Amino acid sequence: MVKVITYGTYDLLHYGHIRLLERAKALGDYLVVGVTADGFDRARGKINVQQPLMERIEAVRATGIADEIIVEEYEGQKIDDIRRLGIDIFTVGSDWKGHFDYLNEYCKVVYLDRTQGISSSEIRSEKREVRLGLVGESKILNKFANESKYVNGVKIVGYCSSDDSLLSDELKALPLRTTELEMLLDSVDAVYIISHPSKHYSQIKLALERGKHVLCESPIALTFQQYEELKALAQKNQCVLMDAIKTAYSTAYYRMLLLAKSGVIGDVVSVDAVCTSLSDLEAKKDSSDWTNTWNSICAWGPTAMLPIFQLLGSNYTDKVITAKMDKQHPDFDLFTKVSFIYPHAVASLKVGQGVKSEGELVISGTNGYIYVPAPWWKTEYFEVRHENPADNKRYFYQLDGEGIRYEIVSFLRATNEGQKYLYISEEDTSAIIKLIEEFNSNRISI
Ligand code: C2G
Repeated sequence: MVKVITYGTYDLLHYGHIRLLERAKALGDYLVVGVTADGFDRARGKINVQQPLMERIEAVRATGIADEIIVEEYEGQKIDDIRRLGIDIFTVGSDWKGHFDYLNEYCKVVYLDRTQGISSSEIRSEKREVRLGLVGESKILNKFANESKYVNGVKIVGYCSSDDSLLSDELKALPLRTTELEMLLDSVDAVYIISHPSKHYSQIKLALERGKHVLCESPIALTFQQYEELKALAQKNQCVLMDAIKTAYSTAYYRMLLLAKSGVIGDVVSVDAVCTSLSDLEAKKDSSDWTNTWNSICAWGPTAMLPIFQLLGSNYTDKVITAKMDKQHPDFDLFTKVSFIYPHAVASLKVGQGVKSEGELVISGTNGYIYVPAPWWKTEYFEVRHENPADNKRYFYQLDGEGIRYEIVSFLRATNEGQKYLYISEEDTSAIIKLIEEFNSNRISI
């Protein structure tokens, strides 16, 4: 019996896939198909996969061509499988020609002609492409635009900015560049907003009133009342209103949360997050105009609050907000510390645009702790540490583009399929806004 194996994502199964499977089967008597796991696809840069693993396995099974289906979960697994299953022939489409020659050491390698004119990414992009408008003055818009190129089904068509001096030449070459948000909204399906927080409420309201989906850097409003109003408007107009905190979309951060919640360090007793960066103020040191510069509690607060609220919830019984304000700009905190007290835990955050500290995240538990080194908010690595160092575990998850491309994929899914906020809940968003509202009305100055 000649055993053949082939591997693939098999997302949105189409006749190109089926032809490959048929010809693979014809190479021998028994065909094993390895379907790639979600995490493995993400790790190898395939971030647009629409169907979860089980749906893709079921689609392959339904063809009746495969004699056995396995899951491909890690780099190098093919060698294990070929040896374990006694494979005689490995085959894959000609788009991979040369890539798997190393498998000749273990079995015969055959590249089959790829079927022209169809691909999963084309099928994905055929779904109505979302026309996206950018709103704001930040240089992060350049990074965001670059990251959007990795995402099927989205096209940046223009921007609205009161000062585009920090924007790239590529963005400045877009056909639609305006200072009037209404003009931009007439030509887009959705907007990404990273203007100053003081503008978020009015800009989001305008977009939602026109039935446009909104992805907005946190805080998306400065008062709870404003957020409640925007949430109701989004619901009424069946629009997505999503918080953009890229950390939430980092694989390492997300898996760290799952581990902490699984009890691997026992009961979580303390969450301590630090986020500081002097770069924004260094760029402004010769300017008295800090109009578009975000203060510390807005620039870093949402990110630092995320692990606190996602691990301990938002029902803290008390908090103390202490801030060092800038002398020339009384609304601008150079440094803020917030201490939270919960019924069975404590938490703290320290954020600073004008003070430098160690940007780490430490989650303390009754059976160990999780240590995420600086810059934890875009980490690829964390450790689970115990009393006996021999029990320590280290985790690494590649993060391409600081999480922004995954954030865009999630936003698109929400606009296409209405998938509700898998990574940032409305409760998280509300808690962030409430804390910032408190900061503006009730803080201790040092
Ligand atoms: N394929 C094809 N013709 C197409 C599209 C895909 O012959 N029009 C083949 C691919 O060459 C591959 C299989 O169908 O052999 C599955 O394609 P994908 O689901 O795109 O998966 P891919 O990432 O290409 O899988 O490690 C090997 C990879 O997993 C191969």
